[in-house]
Amino acid sequence: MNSFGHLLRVTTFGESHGPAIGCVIDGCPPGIAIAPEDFVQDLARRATGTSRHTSQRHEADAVEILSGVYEGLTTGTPIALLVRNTDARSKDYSRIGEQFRPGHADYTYWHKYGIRDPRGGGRSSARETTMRVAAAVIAKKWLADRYGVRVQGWLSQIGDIVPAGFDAGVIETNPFFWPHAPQVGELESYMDALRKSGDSVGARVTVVADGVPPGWGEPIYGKLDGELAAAMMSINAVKGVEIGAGFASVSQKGSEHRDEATRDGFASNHAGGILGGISSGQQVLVSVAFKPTSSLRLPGRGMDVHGEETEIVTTGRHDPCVGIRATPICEAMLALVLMDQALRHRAQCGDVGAVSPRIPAGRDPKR
Ligand code: EPS
Repeated sequence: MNSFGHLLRVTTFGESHGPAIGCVIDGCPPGIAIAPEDFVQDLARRATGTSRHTSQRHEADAVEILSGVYEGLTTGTPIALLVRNTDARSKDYSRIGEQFRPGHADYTYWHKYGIRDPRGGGRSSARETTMRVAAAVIAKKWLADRYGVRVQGWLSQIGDIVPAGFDAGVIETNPFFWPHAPQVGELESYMDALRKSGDSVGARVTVVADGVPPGWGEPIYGKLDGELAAAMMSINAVKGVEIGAGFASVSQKGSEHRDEATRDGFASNHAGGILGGISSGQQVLVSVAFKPTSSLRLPGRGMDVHGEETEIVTTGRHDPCVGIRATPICEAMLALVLMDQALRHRAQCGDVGAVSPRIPAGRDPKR
């Protein structure tokens, strides 16, 4: 499947080294103001080549709106977006076509389809995420205009390094989306040493949505948290997803985990803003684990398509930590799932209206 969502349905297509990548967004309400410039900021936040700590492929990432927008407004018909690939260097992959990189989807794509496009990893490339970010520009805009919902993410761990403080105001001021400015120098040195060593490292991204009203999400099989987990897991390189306290819930007592409610708001947010699969009105909180990238200069043992053991060395312009660019991608998936759930809630329960009491969002978890 290359589509997700129910009432808002997004399909992406294209390979990393094909002529273009694109998406079709179906079910988008009419009347949303959208122009090609709206995509620039978020696509630049995700792009390669914006610092020395990411892949040095330089893509234009210019979005062409092919359909679904007339005189600057969405028309309710399918919105097709296209981004042409302009800086693919397929000769970097001439050997990989006959080899399976250890820890890479090369091997599983080969077994599934019996054929693969090895150039740039084809669709298993991080390049595919461009179109999710583009689609979510529309979702973010709709959520903000219609409901005042704001989505924001940051990098919450690289290797063993965690933020020593939190200031939302600095996230966009450094190439890591790191929320504690005094550590940026340490991260630069860490990444420089890692890149020189030829190795890679994993990372954690945290994303939140503020202003989500209570009621979004469907029991039982359309739970908001279930769909968020699936959406995050659909990002290439993701290995884990936590909602709220996540796996820390295992060692908590009920008296600690439950989010007590007062007239002034919830006293904590271990639930991550979701109870029974439905938003509670608290901040929706998701964190996502990215594996270390598997395209390494360091030689590793692997197999080739002829069944021979071989030494694998990956050349090319790879990310030593793909998580560094993943903040806008996780924001995108959160926004797209929320918009789909909002439309579904409106369709079924639009007549219910506001129900009392409404507990204020209250305290967010410690970061
Ligand atoms: C990627 C490898 C690199 C990255 C690419 C993801 O591509 P190439 O080997 O073709 O230079 O640049 O990321 C993007 C192009 C992008 O826009 O995110 C990989 O192996 O996943």
